[in-house]
Amino acid sequence: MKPRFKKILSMLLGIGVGVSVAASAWSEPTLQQVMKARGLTQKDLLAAAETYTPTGKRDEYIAFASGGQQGGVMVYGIPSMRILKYIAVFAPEPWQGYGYDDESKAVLAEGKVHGKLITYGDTHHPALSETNGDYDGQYLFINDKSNARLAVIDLKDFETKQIVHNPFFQSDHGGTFVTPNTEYVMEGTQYPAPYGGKYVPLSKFNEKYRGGLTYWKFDRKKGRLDKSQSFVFELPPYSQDLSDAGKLASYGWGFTNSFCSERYVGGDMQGRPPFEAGCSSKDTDYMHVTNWKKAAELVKEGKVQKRRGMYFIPIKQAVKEGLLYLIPEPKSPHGVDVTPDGKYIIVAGKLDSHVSVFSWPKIQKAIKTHDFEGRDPYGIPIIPMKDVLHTQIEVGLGPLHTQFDSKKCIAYTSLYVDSQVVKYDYCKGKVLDKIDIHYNIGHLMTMEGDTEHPDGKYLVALNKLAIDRFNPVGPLHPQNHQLIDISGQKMRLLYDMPVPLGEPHYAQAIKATKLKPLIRYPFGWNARANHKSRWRTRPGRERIVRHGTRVDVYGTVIRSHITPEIIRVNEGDTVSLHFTNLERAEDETHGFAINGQNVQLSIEPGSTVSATFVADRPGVYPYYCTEFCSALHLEMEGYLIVKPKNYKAQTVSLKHGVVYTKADYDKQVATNMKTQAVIDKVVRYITSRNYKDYPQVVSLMEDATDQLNFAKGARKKAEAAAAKGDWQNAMLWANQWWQYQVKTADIGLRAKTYLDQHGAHKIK
Ligand code: RUQ
Ligand code: CUA
Repeated sequence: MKPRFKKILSMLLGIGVGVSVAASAWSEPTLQQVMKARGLTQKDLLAAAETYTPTGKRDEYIAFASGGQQGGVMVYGIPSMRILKYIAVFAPEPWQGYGYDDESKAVLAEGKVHGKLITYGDTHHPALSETNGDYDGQYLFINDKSNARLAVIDLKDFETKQIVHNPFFQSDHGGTFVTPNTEYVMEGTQYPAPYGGKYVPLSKFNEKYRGGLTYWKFDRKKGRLDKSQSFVFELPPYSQDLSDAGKLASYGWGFTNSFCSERYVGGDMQGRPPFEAGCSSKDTDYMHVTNWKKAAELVKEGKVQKRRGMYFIPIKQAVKEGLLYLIPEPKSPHGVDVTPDGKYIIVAGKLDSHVSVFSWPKIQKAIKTHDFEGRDPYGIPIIPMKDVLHTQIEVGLGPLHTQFDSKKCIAYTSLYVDSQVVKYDYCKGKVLDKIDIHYNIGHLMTMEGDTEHPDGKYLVALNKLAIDRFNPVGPLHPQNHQLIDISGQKMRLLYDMPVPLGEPHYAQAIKATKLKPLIRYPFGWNARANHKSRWRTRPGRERIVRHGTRVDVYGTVIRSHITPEIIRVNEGDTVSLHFTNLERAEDETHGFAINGQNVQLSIEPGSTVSATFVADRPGVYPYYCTEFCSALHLEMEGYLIVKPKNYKAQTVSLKHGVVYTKADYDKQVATNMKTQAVIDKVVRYITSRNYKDYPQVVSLMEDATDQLNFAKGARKKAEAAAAKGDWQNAMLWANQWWQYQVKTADIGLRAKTYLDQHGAHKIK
């Protein structure tokens, strides 16, 4: 056997070559020895056992956390806290090719703000889609506070499919929150501004600056937000903050709080006291209560006018129709959270040491009986706080956000100033437990914590500061997500996870079993737009098509070559590359990067990905696959040749560095025959088992068959060249035939391993 062949085959079979493990007197350390050496306590060990997830085992929950200024979403498992993915949303991300292929550039371009391409986002609140008040695992939404945008992520492939920009707002913070059947996605403003971003002097703040709340209609069938069916509540220029949608008892309603209802405008350089002084002078701000269900009916009845392509509900109309009310809430509140049964709304005020528990039945009664203490300067009725409060609980300093347990009446609130989480009974108004956090916690989340049926079990503290928790890496510290066990009476800290991304805001966690993502795309799929790509190319149909100065390359990628391998264009041509990944196997993504063109593609099995650029500089540009996809991955390469203008072609044929003889050819053919025997053996092994019960293996077999057909094609060419005595080409094609065989064997062995590991049995 050829030594190289032996090496590759043994590699495929997983047998180490030239590596021998020396026997020694070494034995595994005992648990006691490890504990001593690492200074671990019994408690540490318990926490480790509760989070450690051995290889191959999976997590019970999947968390989706905002990436903050990174502009995306982080996905990790709980309880292991292992990071699984960063989903690119508002910012380019090269690994996923996001922002580097034509398809994702189109998604990013949807989020242009007044014609400007924005390539970052300040993501805050991810929201999982819901059906009947529970997460359904289909979609994820997230907001970009800084640019008033929302994005839709499809959980079939964890890809961003849509970005929308709010045509009214200049910032958003009270989003995204979904109604119980994802009828609407809420998006509240933060900083009051003139609608549409026009110029209005600050002296007209009270009259012309506005806040607002948009209910974006979600078209579940299309998986898109539908601007034309969405509506916007005009709101006073209070700084609206967070929102939450009512559920069960409060279904059909939404709650949005606010700070700076003083409508103060700072101006430190103009000699005015700063915002923070003027914005916290009153004792209370306002919670906004909106009736989205009735608003949707008015829209349906044609009673709402359109502005900027959306339905727009002026304050006057909202008041007249009974869609909008205010309730005073303690000073500078932050979080507003509806309890799982929808009966209470818990508001936490940053500058108040209490959480205020509002009663929905009482609010409803006040609305029905017109129990108002007056109107705000914009004519909105104000419901007296004392009439609708259920209770106020002294919890500690800087309460921000609240999450719920599976146990009735149990809630957890983050205490930013105290750096603690407090557990309490909101029905009885009693504090039950506190735990220290490191440090300055913002949001917190429990498992399925925003649904009608929270799972409890774990809580993650999303902390603003890490300070001394990790090895120092310079003045910019990582963030700290802390995992806490909440299954018992006392909370127990289990794990600290450093996150080298943007500031963590909110996160949601769903049962892992509810997620059913794809393994591969349907053939020729445009994954960003979710439909077949017009540029998809079948194997053997690869071609280069020129129309004037535009050159379309219909290419394919498969282990281990890119077709075409040589692309010749002229200086100044617009080159559009389209690659279809022909693989069906799991995790066989090919990358594509080319020198100097800012193109880096991720071509997942089945997908078709395009990249268009102008070849404005003559030269030679190597391209290659950027994923180590096979033993001959490094050979997955090619050249883009950009010919200078007015270049006179000389006919020079390509010369190969080595001259081959008949003996070389015969030797190669002999190797190929032996390889075929190995392949036949593997195929016999697989087909004698119930491999059809394993979709994974069926697709591997399809891939293997493709490769084998390619091998047959190469063999024909080799034999034709040999018949003519052209030993150069005969040898090269014979080698290519062997390359296809090696790939077939590789795929076959993967299938065999899979069957062995999944307990396949023999069939008669
Ligand atoms: S935020 S730390 Cu939700 Cu944007 Cu509160
Ligand atoms: Cu394909 Cu490396």
